[in-house]
Amino acid sequence: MLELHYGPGACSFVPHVALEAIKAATGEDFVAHAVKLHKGEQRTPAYLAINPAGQVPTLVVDGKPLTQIVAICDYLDRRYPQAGLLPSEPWARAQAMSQFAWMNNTVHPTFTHVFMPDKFADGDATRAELKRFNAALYREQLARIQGWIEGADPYWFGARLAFHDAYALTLLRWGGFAGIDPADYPAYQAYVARVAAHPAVAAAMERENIKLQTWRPA
Ligand SMILES: N[C@@H](CCC(=O)N[C@@H](CS)C(=O)NCC(=O)O)C(=O)O
Repeated sequence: MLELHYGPGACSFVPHVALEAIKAATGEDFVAHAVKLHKGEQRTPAYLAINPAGQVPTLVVDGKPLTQIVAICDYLDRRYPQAGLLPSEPWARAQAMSQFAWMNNTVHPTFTHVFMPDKFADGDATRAELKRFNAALYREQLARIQGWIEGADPYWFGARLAFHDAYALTLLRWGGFAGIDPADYPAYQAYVARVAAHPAVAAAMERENIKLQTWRPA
């Protein structure tokens, strides 16, 4: 049995979309548990028992928890290769993991500095500086992703949806919360609209009750 603990709109969207794609490809269903991050539900004793970092996502497989997006997605891909969520040829797969790891270990934490500066510094002035500096860095990182997806037709690796598509959507969507207008990245924005229309992505967005557009003019 597969259970996903996710936060609406959070990075857990990546395995959430993957589980929808796996369900469509194999019939294997999953149970989705919402964790309300703004209410601190990730820090309850029950949740910390399955994810001591107090973060989403957690995938529980037959009662055993697995944490970290990269590990969860690697597990799902190896268990359900027929879903085609990563390239299968070893070198292409390794290159795909390299891009995926960069989104997870660099772009994602850059946004965390903008969204939750209180995790990284005391004092309002330092936090404001962290937000400003990392929002500018985040813009450059989104531009790098746009460079990668410029030839995406229709998705990151071609005809089949990959983990990368769900992460790329999430990162551009988060940009709105950092004051970044997605229209500044026209190719990326058009690609994300295609990704959002994929049935697995649309199903996860509906369950999470999230919209693509998060940017509002200041
Ligand atoms: N490296 C972790 C990052 C997970 C993470 O940053 N999760 C965020 C949501 S996007 C979270 O749960 N934040 C809640 C908190 O820190 O209180 C992973 O890959 O799973």
